[in-house]
Amino acid sequence: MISRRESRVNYSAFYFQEYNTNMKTPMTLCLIHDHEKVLLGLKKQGLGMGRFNGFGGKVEPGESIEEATKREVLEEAGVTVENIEKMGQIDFEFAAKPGNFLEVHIYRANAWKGEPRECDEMRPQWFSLGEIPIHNMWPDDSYWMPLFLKNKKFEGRFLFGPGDSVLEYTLRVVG
Ligand code: 95L
Repeated sequence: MISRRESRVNYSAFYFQEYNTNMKTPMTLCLIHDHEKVLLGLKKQGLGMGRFNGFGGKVEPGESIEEATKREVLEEAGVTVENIEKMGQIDFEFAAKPGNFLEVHIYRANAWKGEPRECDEMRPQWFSLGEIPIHNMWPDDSYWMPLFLKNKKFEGRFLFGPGDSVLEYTLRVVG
């Protein structure tokens, strides 16, 4: 026989599961923008492999979002960025993993020190503004990149389906 107490335990376990599936993972994304050109990296492994990405990754415990942005650019592109400017924030959800959000903080670096170099994860490459490889980038980039390049700040969310197709999105200019 199931006692009243046991059924309450099960009930809270249900909420625990709900809580666990509603998770946000803060991530950084930085594009180095030098007036007429943009530095992107061909992702050689992991999430986004084969696509030209900005530089970024997970924010580590105890680290601010700006610190994580600078660290990831140094790790992935080999350059130091100082003046970074927050341009946007987008929550990404994959239909295959409902309730798990990547909270991506998008920055632009207008100045950097050092020479971009390849690492295991990324192969950096400069693109002139008219030659950004938008069809070899994440599908959401076609929506927000025009805003980014016009120096407009934005926020939104994207829901990806199979093959990272955009099933739903919202995007608005802020500020
Ligand atoms: N330049 N854009 C990116 O590098 C980019 C764009 N969208 C994304 C969506 C989900 C994700 F997990 C990563 C990216 C991403 N790196």
